Amino acid sequence: MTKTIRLTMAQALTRFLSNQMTIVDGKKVPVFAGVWAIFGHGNVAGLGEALYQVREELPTYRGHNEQAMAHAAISFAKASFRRRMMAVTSSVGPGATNMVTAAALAHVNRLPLLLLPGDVFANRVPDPVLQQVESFGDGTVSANDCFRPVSRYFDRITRPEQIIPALARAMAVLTDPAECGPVTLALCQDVQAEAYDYPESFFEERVWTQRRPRPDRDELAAAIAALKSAKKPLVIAGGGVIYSQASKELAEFVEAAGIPVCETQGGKSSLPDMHPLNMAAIGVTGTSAANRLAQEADVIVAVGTRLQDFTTGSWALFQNSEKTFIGLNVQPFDATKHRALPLVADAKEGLLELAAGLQGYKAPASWTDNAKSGKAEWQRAAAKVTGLPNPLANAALPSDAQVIGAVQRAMGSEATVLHAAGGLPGEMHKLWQAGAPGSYHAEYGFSCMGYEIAGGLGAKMAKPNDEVVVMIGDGSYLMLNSEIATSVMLGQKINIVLLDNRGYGCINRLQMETGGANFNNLLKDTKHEVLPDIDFAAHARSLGAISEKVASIAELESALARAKQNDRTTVVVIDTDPLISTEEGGTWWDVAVPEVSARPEVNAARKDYEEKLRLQRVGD
Ligand SMILES: Cc1ncc(C[n+]2csc(CCOP(=O)(O)OP(=O)(O)O)c2C)c(N)n1
Ligand SMILES: [Mg+2]
Repeated sequence: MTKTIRLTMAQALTRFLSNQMTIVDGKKVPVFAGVWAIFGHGNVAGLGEALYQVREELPTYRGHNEQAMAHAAISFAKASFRRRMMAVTSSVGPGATNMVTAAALAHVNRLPLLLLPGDVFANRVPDPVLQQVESFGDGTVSANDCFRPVSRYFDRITRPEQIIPALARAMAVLTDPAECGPVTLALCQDVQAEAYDYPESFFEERVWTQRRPRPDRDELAAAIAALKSAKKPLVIAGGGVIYSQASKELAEFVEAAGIPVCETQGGKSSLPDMHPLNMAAIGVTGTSAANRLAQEADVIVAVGTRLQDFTTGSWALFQNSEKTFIGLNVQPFDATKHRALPLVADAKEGLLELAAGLQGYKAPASWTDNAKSGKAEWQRAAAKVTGLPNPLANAALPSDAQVIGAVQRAMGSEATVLHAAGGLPGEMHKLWQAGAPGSYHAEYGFSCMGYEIAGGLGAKMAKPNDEVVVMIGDGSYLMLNSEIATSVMLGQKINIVLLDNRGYGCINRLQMETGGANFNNLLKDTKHEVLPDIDFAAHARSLGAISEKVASIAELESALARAKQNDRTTVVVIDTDPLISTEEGGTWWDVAVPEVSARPEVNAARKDYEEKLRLQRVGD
């Protein structure tokens, strides 16, 4: 007879989660490093009590905002190369919908995240329960239905035994390299507390290993044939290279064939910046070295990338009409984009087999040498913008690029740098000299303001021995900073560099580029009675951080040297110029300019826009 154990659904869930294991660096560790929780009536009695029972093996962490807790969980998974993850639970209603943005972020970035929002009573007796969104035409709808389009798997648990197949499906999604993304299990409040006789076997320890699909023979043969004929081959390294931990295989593949590599935001740090074949950033925020090659390339191996518009310059970057893409990707959805020859496989396995099949092939020396000289030229240009400000230049405030140079000098390439939105992602993509794989942590799939600080906390929890440096603008800081207090509370020290340009600098620049009037982006251009003068250092201090404001790049470097020695989260604030960004490198980005306007600046921008549209290649 099957041995059973009588538990509530919530107890079964937490017991199951704490028995899921994986292997990291040869050591068995739990898949779930913890559960972030803010309790309300929708989860405190059921799931809350169940979490208390497993608090040693599955720790519960309390944050200050559900979205931020989910950001921390997502960042933890990213910094763990998707091997480990966290869950997040909220009450019904606003706590749940606060997590929808984070679910979308995890979905875009293909990162595992287990969301456990409470849900309305399955028995419907108390309806409408506090915070219930009542749908007039559909009795089965609750606020949690918002998660459906942004979940890879969604389920609502209306009976305790449903958790058995739901968790099986959840684990299948969360641990699969191709399907991986957010899973939402909406837990009806009454059902969390309901008991069932669960089979004991359900709670047996399970060890999940990383699945590495190998290429299909025909797809591999087609990819090799295409590459063998290449005169101007190029590799685009995306986040898939990092998650597959395929840097060594990538280096061996490109070194043997003399193929230059460029990196997406997600793929930056696939190769160290100093690798001679690494042209670094590609696309809208790319280096001149990478973009020059992209314009001419004939065979482009796109490894583990979604080929988003920042990578392809909205499909105006690749100008060779004879080009062929090879989509080496674990996910067929991505592998077949833009008429690519699909090579559906894990990046590591795919690169190994491509390398084996290509033996003897070498890209023309002129192409490889051209790449190397382009890189040297770029490095000279980058050194100029990241160097110390020229004391004779008389610029009132430093640029973002100069701040990046200072952070690089003070923290070194070994630190993990993290950023997400604003002017920083573009500047960082171009200018940061990345070290080890994963040391460059950009959330630029969703580019979600407010990811940074909670993300820094999650990354630190995944990499306790690393210095984590969060680079953040004033706008993003004001949107979501509460997890500074959590980082202090948990003793998870992060370094935060806050660039205060008094507004949404990058959008203001974009507005000007598209002919717009300076309007509603920089604080000075907004409707206001009083221009805010925010003391960010005092704000951060009030949350428990060590903080200081610095007045120059030299002061920033010494403040960061002090920050390194601190054992508590440290915030260093510096005023920056909102108007300057690095002109070198980059390529066009499609931002639609109005066809009709009374303003001549818009009409001029539209004319320019229409010319640029002609460069877009669709389907050739
Ligand atoms: C949640 C969210 N809202 C709006 C945007 C659009 N957006 C992108 S960058 C930006 C301004 C960011 O300001 P700040 O953090 O100060 O950086 P800066 O542009 O000044 O460098 C805005 C509004 C976004 N990416 N995310
Ligand atoms: Mg700003």
